[in-house]
Amino acid sequence: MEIITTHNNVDFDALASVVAANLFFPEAVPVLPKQINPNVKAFLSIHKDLFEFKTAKDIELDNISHLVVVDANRWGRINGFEKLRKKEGLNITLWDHHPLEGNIPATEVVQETIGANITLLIRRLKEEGQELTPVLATLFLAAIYEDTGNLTFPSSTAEDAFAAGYLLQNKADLELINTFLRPAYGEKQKDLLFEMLQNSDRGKLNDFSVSFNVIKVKGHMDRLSLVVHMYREILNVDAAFGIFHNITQDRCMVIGRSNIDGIHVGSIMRSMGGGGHPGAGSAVLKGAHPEAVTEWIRELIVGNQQSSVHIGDLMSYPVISCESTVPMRDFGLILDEHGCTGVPVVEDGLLIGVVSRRDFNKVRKQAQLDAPVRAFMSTEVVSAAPEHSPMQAARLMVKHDIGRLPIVEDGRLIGIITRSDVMSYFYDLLPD
Ligand SMILES: [Mn+2]
Repeated sequence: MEIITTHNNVDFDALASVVAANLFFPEAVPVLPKQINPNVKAFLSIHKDLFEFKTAKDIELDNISHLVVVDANRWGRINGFEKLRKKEGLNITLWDHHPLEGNIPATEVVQETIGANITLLIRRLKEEGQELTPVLATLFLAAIYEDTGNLTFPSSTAEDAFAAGYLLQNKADLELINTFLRPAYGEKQKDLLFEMLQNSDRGKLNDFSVSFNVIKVKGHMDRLSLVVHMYREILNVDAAFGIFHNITQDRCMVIGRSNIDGIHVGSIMRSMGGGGHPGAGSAVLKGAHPEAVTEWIRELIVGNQQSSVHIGDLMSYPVISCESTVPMRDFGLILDEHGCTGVPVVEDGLLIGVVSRRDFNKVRKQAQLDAPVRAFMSTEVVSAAPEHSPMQAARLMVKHDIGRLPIVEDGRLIGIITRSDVMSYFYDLLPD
């Protein structure tokens, strides 16, 4: 007997991957775990006649000779099949897009870091010239959109977008997708979000704004990830973590969302036994104290920081600067010589202002040309510290509409970073 299964809390990518894998292994029985996300459940309930799934209970484990696992790579993520771990001679096929190694020893593996797992299966479908019905195209496109945040998550790749185009060509129905992907936001979620906002805390970790929120929950609660998603957006922090403590079941459900490169939620959650992507992830911890969980995430974030790039690595130095006592006449020569529009002003190495070409153009009288730049400089300087991230530098430039940022350490001017330094950093980072 052949089985296809996927991770618990079935999302569209998991469901789509099971359905697509079934096209390659038509004899296999598709098995869904018990917990299915509400929007996927809604999709299944109106497409009842088209799909038939079994649960692990219906399956005689001893009869399984071939196991196909999609959108997961760890035994702990696939419910009901843990016993197969020990089974000898079991043939395992794995299709997965989660970056880190799992613990399912597969005989045939397709594993790549890509926005949605279904994209990997679509690649094969195209190669084999498989026909797609509009229903399948719709389901597969919902999977790509959900897993890539409509192709906006940093994990999205060009191939995900091409696959999305291919599905639209095959008549994927956007109206239907909108119905299912528009996250239902109910009374329960509203109350929870309100409670979280009332108890919200915000702090700095490695210069990122991060919020942790410990909330007691009773019984089962749907769409917690949506609540955390909205929470992060409303607080406008770089990353937010909801720790939902279910006292009766003595477990903590941790859900994280991040909007920046420097905090990789997926790898944090993987360290805690869960999973996810750079921008979103979750983990369930049995018997853990919520405060200990919070502390653990803090440590993981602080530890993560080492690998990320700081503007100190990108800045240029030495900086063309100007002593505060230099007469405006000489400042004009500096401008002409270097073709710059503005220059930081220093006194004993300390940054005390900036003086621009515009300031120079204001000079009308001969006498003013003899006056020192300190008389004309602006003392309101926007600067950054070397340990800031490129993203923070970019935000400062946009906020103050400036093209260059002096980098200051202990008041001393140590470098400068320009808009194009930041831009080339971002674009060089794009996957090729
Ligand atoms: Mn997925």
